[in-house]
Amino acid sequence: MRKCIEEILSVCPVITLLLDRDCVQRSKLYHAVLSSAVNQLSAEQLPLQDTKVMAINLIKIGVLYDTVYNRLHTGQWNVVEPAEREMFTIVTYVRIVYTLCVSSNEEEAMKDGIYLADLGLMLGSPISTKRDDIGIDLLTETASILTTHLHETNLQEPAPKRLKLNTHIEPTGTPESTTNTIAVLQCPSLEFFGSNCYDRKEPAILKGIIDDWPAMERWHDPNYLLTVAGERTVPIEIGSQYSSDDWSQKLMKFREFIEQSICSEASAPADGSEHRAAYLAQHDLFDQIPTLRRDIAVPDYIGRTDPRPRIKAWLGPKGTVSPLHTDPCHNLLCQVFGAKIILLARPEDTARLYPHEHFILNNTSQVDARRPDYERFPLARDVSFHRLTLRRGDVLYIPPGWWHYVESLSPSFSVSFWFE
Ligand SMILES: O=C(O)CCC(=O)C(=O)O
Repeated sequence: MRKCIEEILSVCPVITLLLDRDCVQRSKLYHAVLSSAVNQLSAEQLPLQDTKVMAINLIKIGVLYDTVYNRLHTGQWNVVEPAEREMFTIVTYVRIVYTLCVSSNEEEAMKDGIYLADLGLMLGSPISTKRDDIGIDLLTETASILTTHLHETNLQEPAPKRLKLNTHIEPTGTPESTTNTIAVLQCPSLEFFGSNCYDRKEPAILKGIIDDWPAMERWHDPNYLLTVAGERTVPIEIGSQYSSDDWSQKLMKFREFIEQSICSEASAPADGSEHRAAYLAQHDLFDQIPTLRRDIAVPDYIGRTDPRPRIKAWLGPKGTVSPLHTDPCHNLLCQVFGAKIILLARPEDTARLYPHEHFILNNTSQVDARRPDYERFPLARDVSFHRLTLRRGDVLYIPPGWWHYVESLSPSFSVSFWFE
């Protein structure tokens, strides 16, 4: 445990510098509690510390943590002051170190630390520090160190039951009024992609461009995912689709999500009735877990126009549905394992697709693309959808403004790159 604490402290080599930040200085209470805690955390002093003093400091830090947490949850999220979010990151980091110092159960303390770090990553704001002259994020790095140490601790215990993934795809019927005229391109040159797809805003299926990602070999093994991310907390969408009334979100351990939703055969009802799929959708998983980020690479087509694409993870069982919607940016949707059925419609069809009126959903159609109700939405008869199945290793280019409906045919992991 000592080594783990030292490594975490080395993420912020001069911990007292945290006290100089505006978010700490602006409140006497924040400064007083933090400085008494932080001043005792220099690595040389740690083993000499009086455990009673450490335990009292942990209680004080816990109270400070609750105070900042409550402030973040007062009023609307978009009016929360950035300084409070930064303060939450700092108090989370200090609380993690104290939790590790004081606890008598190493494994539980590391798990608690990972949970705190994930909550801090979701609610706080990033704080960049430097180690060996490389910029790192305080809580991202702390969570990675804890994950590695927890894994080493667990290696001494009997190996857990190995999980298997069933990505078998059952044949599907083709819905009426669909055509597939989407171009299939084998490793197109950057120039060809630029002038024929990007500039003309024409979708295409690209093949052979992600075959060398380590993710292609690694991610379909659930045991690998559990090793690098099992203990992490992630937001999971629950419900038939995000535009439905039954939709909600909850925080879950990645391990539980994999065991209960991805590897469980019971994830989708066999009778085809509507089910409440659990979906890790549109999540910044790769900022949260850099080990997974290293398993993928930004396709070259993107760097031409955008050095900083937004990378999102989409992991779910068979039967997840993203209803027909548009996005304002270009997208490369990359299929790492499993398959998805995708229906596409042109931006010119917008009026025939009856977007929701409320501004929160006005990029989403009221029409169920797979079973359109022509009585309610008669103009939808004139929309010719392009229908395709995206399979392992395929990449779909979706131009801005194009309508897309996505439904998984098996457990599936996709990565999307949104870019300008
Ligand atoms: O894969 C999905 O469920 C939806 C993907 C999507 O809508 C996107 O990448 O913009």
